[in-house]
Amino acid sequence: MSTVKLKSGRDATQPLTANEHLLKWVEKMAELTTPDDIHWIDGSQEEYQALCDMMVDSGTFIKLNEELWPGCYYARSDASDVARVEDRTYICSLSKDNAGPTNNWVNPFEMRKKLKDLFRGSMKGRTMYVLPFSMGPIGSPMSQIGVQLTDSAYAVVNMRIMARIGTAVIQEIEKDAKRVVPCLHSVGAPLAARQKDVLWPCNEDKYIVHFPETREIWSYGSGYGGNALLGKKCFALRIASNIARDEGWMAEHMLILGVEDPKGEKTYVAAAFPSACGKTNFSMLVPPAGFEGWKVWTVGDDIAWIKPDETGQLRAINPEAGFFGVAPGTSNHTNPNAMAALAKNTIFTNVALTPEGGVWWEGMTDQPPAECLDWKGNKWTPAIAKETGAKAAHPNSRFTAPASQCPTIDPAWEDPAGVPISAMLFGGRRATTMPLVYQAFNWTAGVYAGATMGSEMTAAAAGTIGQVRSDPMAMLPFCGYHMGDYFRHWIKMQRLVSSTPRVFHVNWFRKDADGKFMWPGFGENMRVLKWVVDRSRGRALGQETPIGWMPRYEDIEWNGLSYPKEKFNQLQHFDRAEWKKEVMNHEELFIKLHDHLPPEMVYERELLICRL
Ligand code: SAT
Ligand code: MN
Repeated sequence: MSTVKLKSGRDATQPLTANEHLLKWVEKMAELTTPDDIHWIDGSQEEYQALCDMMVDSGTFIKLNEELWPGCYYARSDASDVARVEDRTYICSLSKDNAGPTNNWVNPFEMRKKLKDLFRGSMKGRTMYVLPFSMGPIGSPMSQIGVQLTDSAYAVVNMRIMARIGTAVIQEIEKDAKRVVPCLHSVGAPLAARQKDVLWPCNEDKYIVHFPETREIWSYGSGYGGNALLGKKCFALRIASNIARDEGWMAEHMLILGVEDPKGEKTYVAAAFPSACGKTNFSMLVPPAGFEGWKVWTVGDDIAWIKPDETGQLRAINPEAGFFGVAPGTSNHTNPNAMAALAKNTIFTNVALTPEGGVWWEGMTDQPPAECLDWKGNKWTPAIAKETGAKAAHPNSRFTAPASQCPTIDPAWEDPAGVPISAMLFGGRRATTMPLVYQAFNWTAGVYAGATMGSEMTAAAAGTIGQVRSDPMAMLPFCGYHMGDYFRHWIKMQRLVSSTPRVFHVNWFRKDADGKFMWPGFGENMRVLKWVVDRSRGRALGQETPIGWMPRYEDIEWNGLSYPKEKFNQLQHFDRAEWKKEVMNHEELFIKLHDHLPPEMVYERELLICRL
C-alpha cells in the first residue's frame, strides 16, 4: 500500500514543516514503526475525500446513498474492537502514587520498553499519517496542540471532524508558543509483503498509555473511538487534567450549554454525566411546550476546559469540533438537533445498514426497517431480533458529526475566550435514591456531591452493564492523576475564582416500584434547567433538606406538562435509610484514596452523616 494520490498534485510525503523537533520525532517514530510511507496531513477537503475514497476502495468504508445521506460513510469495526478498554488504559507517572488507586499503573521505564517492543515494525506495510491537531479553536489561549502519528486512515478522517487539524495547526506549532503533545497510535497489525489487509485491522493486545510528566500518549492495538482518536479522552481529559492541575484550570468530562430566556438573558451551564448517560441529548435540548421563546444553545457535548479569566470568572471552551455520539436511542423525537447534525458529512460506525444504502439503529424510528444488515454484516429483521435478541446496531455504535452542523450550535462556541459558566451539574443513571434535582449547599458540598456520584454502567466501556459504580465527576476513567489530588484541585479552584458556579446533582433515571422511569426526561429536563438557572441567579426558592436545596412543586415551571404533585414528591423523595446506605458506600472510595483525600471531603461526609 502506498499513500493516496492527491488531485492537486501535492506530494503528501513531503513534510509540511521545517520544525526540527517535529521532523526528528517523526523520523524517530518511523524508524521504530517502519511504515512503507509517511503522509503529512494538511486537513484539506480534497485530502479527506481521497482518504475516504481509498477506504471505500478497500472496503473499510461504505459510501451511503448520496440522496439520503450526503457525504456520509459507514464502517463496521472488528467485533472485538467496539469500546474503550479501561483495563488496558494506563497512567504511567514516575511514581505509582501519582496515578492513584483508580488508575492502572506500570513503571514508565518498563512500559516504554514494552511499548517499543510492541511498536517495533507495527506499521509495516502501512502508511504513517502525521496528523497535527488543535484541541480548541486555533489560536485560542485556552487551546492545546498535539500531533498524532497513526497508521489508521479511519482515525485521520474521524479526527478531521472531531478536532481542528492540518496546515493551520502546523503554523501554530511553528510559532513555537505552545508545547506539542506527541501522540503515537498504531492498530498493531503490520502487513507482510503481499498480505491482504482486513477491513478493520486491530490487535487483541491493546495498550492505551499516558505519560503525564512528559505529556505523551502511546496507543496500540485499537482503531475505535476513545482508544484511537487521541485528541479526545487521552489528550483532552487524561493529559489535559494534568496540565490543568499544574496551571490552575480544569479539564472536565462535561457538556456545555447556554440557556436563553425570552428576554435574551443567557446563562451557561456545564454538566458532568458518565459516557452514554445523555450528555449529547441534554446539550441539544429542545424546550418543551410551555417554554415558548426559550432557547438552549449547544457549546459542547462531552468535554469542557474551564479556566478563570482575569476577573476570576470561570470560562469554558469545548476543545472538540465534532460529536462522537452514541447512535442508539437518537431520534427526531429524542434529539432532533443531533439528527440534523448527523444528516450529512457524518461517519457512522457499527450501526445497521439498510438496503437503500442508509443507516438505522434501535430507537431511530418507531418502525424498524423490514430488513437490514446488522453491525456485524449479518442479515437482520425484526423477526430475527425477536427470536434471538440480536441488535441491529451495537449499543455503543457511534456517529461522528461536525459540531458546526448542529442547528443549536451556540454563536459563541468557537469564541477563543470561552463562555462564562454559572452552574455545574453532576448526574448519572440511578434507578433509586437520587432525586431529580438538588442543589449543594456550597462549593465544597458540591465537590463532595461530584466526588461521590455513581452511575449504572453502560456499553461505552467494556465491562459489566447496569451495575452502579462510583464515578467521581464522571472522570473515573479519564482523570490522569490521583483521584484524591483531583478532589483537592477542585477544592482549590475556589481560591482562583471571583465566584464559584452553583453546583447541582440531577438524575433523570429514577424508577418507580414497577421499574418505570418516573421522569419523562429529554425536553422536559428544561424545567430542571430553568430552576438551576434561576437558583444560580439568586431568584428561585427551594427547600432545605439534609442533602441540599430542593425545589418544591411550586418552584418548578409546570406550564405545558401535567405532572401530579404526588408524583413529583415521590420523584424528589429523600429517603433517610437509603441515604445512610449511600453514605456508607461513599466510604469505599474514600478509603481507597485516604492518604490523598482532602480533609474537606471527610468533613463534608461527617456533616452529611450528622444531618441524616
Ligand atoms: O469512545 S469514547 O471515549 O470516545 C466515547 C465515550 O466513551 O464517551
Ligand atoms: Mn464522554
